[in-house]
Amino acid sequence: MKQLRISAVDALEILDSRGHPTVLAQVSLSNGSQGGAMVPSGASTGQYEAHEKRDGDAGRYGGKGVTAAVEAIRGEIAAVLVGMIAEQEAVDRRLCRLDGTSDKSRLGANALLAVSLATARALAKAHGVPLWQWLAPSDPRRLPCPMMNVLNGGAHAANNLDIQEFMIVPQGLPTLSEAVRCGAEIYHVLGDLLRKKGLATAVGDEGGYAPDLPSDEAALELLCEAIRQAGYDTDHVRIALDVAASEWVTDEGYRLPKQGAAMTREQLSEKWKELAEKWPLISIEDPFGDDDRRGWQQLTAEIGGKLLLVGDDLFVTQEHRVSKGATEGIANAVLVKPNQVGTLTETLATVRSARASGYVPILSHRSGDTEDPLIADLAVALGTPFIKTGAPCRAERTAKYNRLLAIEHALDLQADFGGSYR
Ligand code: 2PG
Ligand code: MG
Repeated sequence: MKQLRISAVDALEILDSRGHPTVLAQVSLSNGSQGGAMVPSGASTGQYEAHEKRDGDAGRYGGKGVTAAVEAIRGEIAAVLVGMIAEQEAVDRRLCRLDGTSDKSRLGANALLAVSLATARALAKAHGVPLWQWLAPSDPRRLPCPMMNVLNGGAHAANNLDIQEFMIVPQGLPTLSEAVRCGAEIYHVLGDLLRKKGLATAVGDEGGYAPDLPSDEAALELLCEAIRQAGYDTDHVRIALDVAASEWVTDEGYRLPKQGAAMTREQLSEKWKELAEKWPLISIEDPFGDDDRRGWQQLTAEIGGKLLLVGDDLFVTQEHRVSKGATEGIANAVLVKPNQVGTLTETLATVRSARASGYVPILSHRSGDTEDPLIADLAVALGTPFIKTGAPCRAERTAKYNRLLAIEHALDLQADFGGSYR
């Protein structure tokens, strides 16, 4: 095919699933192909994430407008990209150079990522292949196992749970479609259980229920009950937690924001070990703050051989932070969120280097997300064993599961199913 060039770059301000503005970018190529992409946005954001540019004008969207990021795309970014050969790495390098800051704060990681991903979509279209196929280094034949966040707490819900996410992980099911069905069935049984107990069934930001519960263990008990009542067992359906403990860090150590209790690193560590002993956990994400390297190191040494310890705020999808973690023996899995780093090329580099260091990569949505299912394609392209993308409820979450089902269908079930990672 003749070398394709970028012929136009455009953007607009749209809404995310929380009703806050976010960026949609569109890239057109010289053969007429077009690609668009929408960027998500976090609530429990890590302090080391690439910068999300917001207008800060209190008179529009409470300061959350993204008109400056949109203008940057239509103006400066379009000016340097239009006419350029449409090659992903070169485009992403150009974007980073144009921004010129280490955290993408001048133009905004939301502006850069939208253009980077829209370029990938336009290229896939130009080559007449689906995005997952375009992005795959080799023929992908593995579909990721869903980590479905069915009980929401922390910064994602106005209830009393301090742990942000309680997820069900149907890793022992034979196919993606059966895992999705299993997750949805458990989700509905869980809803029935809550209703019978007179508890709230309103949902949090990621579509999981958000009731007040007496304790974390009560939440785990409820999940196990739902798994059993739905006709499954905890050998096949495991539980994953995202503590998001960076949200618990204060000047005086850890303090649970909702229950109010203060905890030391050692007490937290004991808590995670106890939970891992007692409950069918497959993973714990961010069990400590992103600067608590000693806590991470000790826990990894003690229970890292038994379950996944996932670095999200810890690594923020940045290669240099993952490599540093590897030399220090910190964590054994990396949460991958493209908007934490700001371009597709850097996201792929982080996954490559994470794998080379023995880390398990897990693709992830954000709590404020959109109907763009791009991370589903990316997870398939990279063959990650897991994808974390919320409850089997609310369209911005089901968009990803539905996309995976469509890819499974296109592969005619000729794909392995993730969930085993060793
Ligand atoms: C997380 C994410 C996604 P947020 O902490 O892993 O579940 O939440 O997007 O709010 O950072
Ligand atoms: Mg997290």
